[in-house]
Amino acid sequence: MLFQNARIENAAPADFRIENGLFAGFGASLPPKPGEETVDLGGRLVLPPFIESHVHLDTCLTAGDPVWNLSGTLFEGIECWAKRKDKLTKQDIRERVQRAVRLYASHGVQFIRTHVDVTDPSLVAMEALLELREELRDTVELQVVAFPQEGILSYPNGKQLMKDAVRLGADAVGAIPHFEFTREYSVESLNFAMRLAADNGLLVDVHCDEIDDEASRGLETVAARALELELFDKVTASHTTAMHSYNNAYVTRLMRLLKMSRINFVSNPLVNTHLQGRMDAYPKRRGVTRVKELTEAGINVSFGHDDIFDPWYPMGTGNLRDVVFMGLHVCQMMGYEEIMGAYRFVTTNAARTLHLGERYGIAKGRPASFVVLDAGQYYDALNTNAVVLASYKNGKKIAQAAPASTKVLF
Ligand code: 17E
Ligand code: FE2
Repeated sequence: MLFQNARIENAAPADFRIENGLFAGFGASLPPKPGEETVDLGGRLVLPPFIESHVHLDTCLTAGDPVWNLSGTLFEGIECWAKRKDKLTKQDIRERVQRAVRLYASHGVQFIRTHVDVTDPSLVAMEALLELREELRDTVELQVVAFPQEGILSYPNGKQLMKDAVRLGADAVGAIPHFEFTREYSVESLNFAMRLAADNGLLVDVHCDEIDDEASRGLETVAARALELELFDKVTASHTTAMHSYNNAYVTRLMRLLKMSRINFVSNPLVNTHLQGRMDAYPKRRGVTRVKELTEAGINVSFGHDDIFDPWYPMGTGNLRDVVFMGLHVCQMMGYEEIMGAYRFVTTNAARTLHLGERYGIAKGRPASFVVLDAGQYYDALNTNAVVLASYKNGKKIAQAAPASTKVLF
């Protein structure tokens, strides 16, 4: 199958061919083979598929059930969720996750890293997500993180629940150092989680310092252990909102360790602009981590949605365009080149974090997975919220849409 006039990652229009589910060739103008199906993309933007590098699928689509988060804080969100957890059944989780995954698919998302709360003696959410990971494998690839929402040392049997989740088949190990009762627990929880990952050959993704407390210093421990256990870029620090409030002298010192450790960062600009700064009087902090400075230092950063309509975020349609749009505003990254290249926060940068390797990317021999947007380059795609016209996974179309067609009647 031949695709013509594609602007691959903002480049000049060119052609590409897919065969047997793989990218088979690229060229300025490829002649069709006899009988070959051709699709003229008319100069539209082609990107590698979108990647959700941070979401909680087990909690999605539950906002207001049984109670709304009225303060808008992370901590009230955790209380609301603890009430909803009592009602969890596998069927309930499966139904919500399937709906959320379809929302994502409609916006060209093909890979999702989901955190799953394992501070639940039944581990029913973990079981449901691991089932769905297998069932959805050919359409949307799920990566599952064992996430201790209420702490590892501060929750009854927390360490054992983490080990059980790993035994069930989690892909990555999480932690939540800023929620542990004490600083000592915080450090011990990271030591435990990262050792568990190292012993089992798993990835690490920590909910790290998601608080406006500038004394929350989980990040340095995560980075030091990544270096010492030689986990390096298998490790991700998510949120790191306290870094927004760290003093610059400390950050300057910390940067050296962050670079040496080679860890990834995930920032969640929609959710953390909503949750952070809630205890501030004016001026109120934005509470999003230092994406611009980390990026300029060559550290890998991606953006995540974090939540879709749940106790922590009362909105969301699974469209990563909204995440990038908010991220560029709040991080003040609106230079022309920054806007043009911002798709990387939800594509190639996220692919590094998820360790997708050669299974991802528009290059000869790789799986023919890509999205077509109704715009010529990413600047316009972002600005106009361009529709994802088609999403191809391994050469097969898994979602399509018609161009938006509002007419102004004057
Ligand atoms: N849990 C948490 O600890 N932090 C978040 N941002 C969400 C859930 C969404
Ligand atoms: Fe999160």
